[in-house]
Amino acid sequence: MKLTLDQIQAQNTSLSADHTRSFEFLAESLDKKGNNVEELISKIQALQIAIPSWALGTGGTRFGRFSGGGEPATLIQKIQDVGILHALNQSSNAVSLHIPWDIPSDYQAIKDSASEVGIGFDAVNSNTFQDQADQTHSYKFGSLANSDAAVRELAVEHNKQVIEIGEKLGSKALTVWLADGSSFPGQHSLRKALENTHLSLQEIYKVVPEDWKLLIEYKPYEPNFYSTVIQDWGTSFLLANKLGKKAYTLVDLGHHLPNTNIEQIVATLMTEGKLGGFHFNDSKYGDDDLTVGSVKPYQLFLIFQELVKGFSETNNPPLSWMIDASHNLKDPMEDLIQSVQAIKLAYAQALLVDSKNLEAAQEVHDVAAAQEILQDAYRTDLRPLLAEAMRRSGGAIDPIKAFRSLKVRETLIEERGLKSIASGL
Ligand code: PSV
Ligand code: MN
Ligand code: MN
Repeated sequence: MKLTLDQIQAQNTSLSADHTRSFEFLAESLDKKGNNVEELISKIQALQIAIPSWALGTGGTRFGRFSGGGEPATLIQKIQDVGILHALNQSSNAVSLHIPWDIPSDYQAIKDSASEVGIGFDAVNSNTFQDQADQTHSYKFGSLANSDAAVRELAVEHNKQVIEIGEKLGSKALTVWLADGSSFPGQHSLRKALENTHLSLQEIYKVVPEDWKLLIEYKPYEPNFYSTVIQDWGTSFLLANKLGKKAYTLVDLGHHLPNTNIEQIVATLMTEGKLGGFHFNDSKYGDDDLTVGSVKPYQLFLIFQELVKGFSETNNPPLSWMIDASHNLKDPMEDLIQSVQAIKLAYAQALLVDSKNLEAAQEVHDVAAAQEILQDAYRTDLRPLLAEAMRRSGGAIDPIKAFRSLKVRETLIEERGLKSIASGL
């Protein structure tokens, strides 16, 4: 299935009068406050968020999985689904592959199917947290951190292969997330595990192409519950610094202990020029992988506030933007549409912050005024602005509504059946 511009524009027709009214009302009030509406729109249009291939099917939990039907079973089908999302919101022009779940058999066919729907390939992700069939050594007790040199070598080799695959597709980054750690005190040497990880990453780093980034993800726990080698931003940052200029820290919003101040982490990493990218999701407890903005939209706004400031005040390079979510209840594609909307809305709200007056309030320690300025931006309903940005790019005014009226899921079920299964988390 593929959506055309005509189909989407036809969907917009019935919403057009109401939308124009609310957009014009909002544009006028934004303008009166001194905002450049056209500039806001083009910034919102430009933000593209990559879709992870593993989020296009139902993830499930370790207790069960309830398939929604019509899920993509092949890489080409996953690409087609991202194409549908991109047609609807014009905001997801890339897919992020996970190897070996997504090993391309025919590169030309994969590239052709992607360019047919106008998408490219974002960061490639390696997988050393699962053993593959006929694997010579097991990752049960770790991969890059393992005390056994043969296991480390296998994991390094895998990462090198992932880079080769990414190069053939036009990716520009490798994301490494390691499950390595221990579940019991005394299980392994904390210092040796870190040192082994560093040495293994050094081997991988040597073959990272000059115009690529090595993105190092961190996470405090799970699947190991006593220690994780790369447990926090500090450890990731330390490794990225030791490795060199191609290595950066990747922030996955769900990879923090409750109440961690993520916006402060963003500020610190940007100051050091070492923020490499994001995995967006939301959570209440841990790595819940819920829809972006569904639980803590204000935190998301505060993170974007730091990002927007960081872009203008630091030399941090452009970021890799990606969603990393898992869907148990919702239609994965609807969930992804909601996530992209939430990210763009938070970005738009952050662009609205009156940074001059905020700085002035900070200088004189006017705490109440600072809060007013932030919340004035956060509480402005910018949804019509977002809809206008998408409409002008050729997307839907209301992508979820269009997804439903165009019967996307029903058509995919017809094409692929009720029981198709996507590989992935
Ligand atoms: C596991 O926690 C995880 O969700 C990480 O966030 C990775 O980015 C993802 O899996 C894919 O490897
Ligand atoms: Mn992640
Ligand atoms: Mn995760």
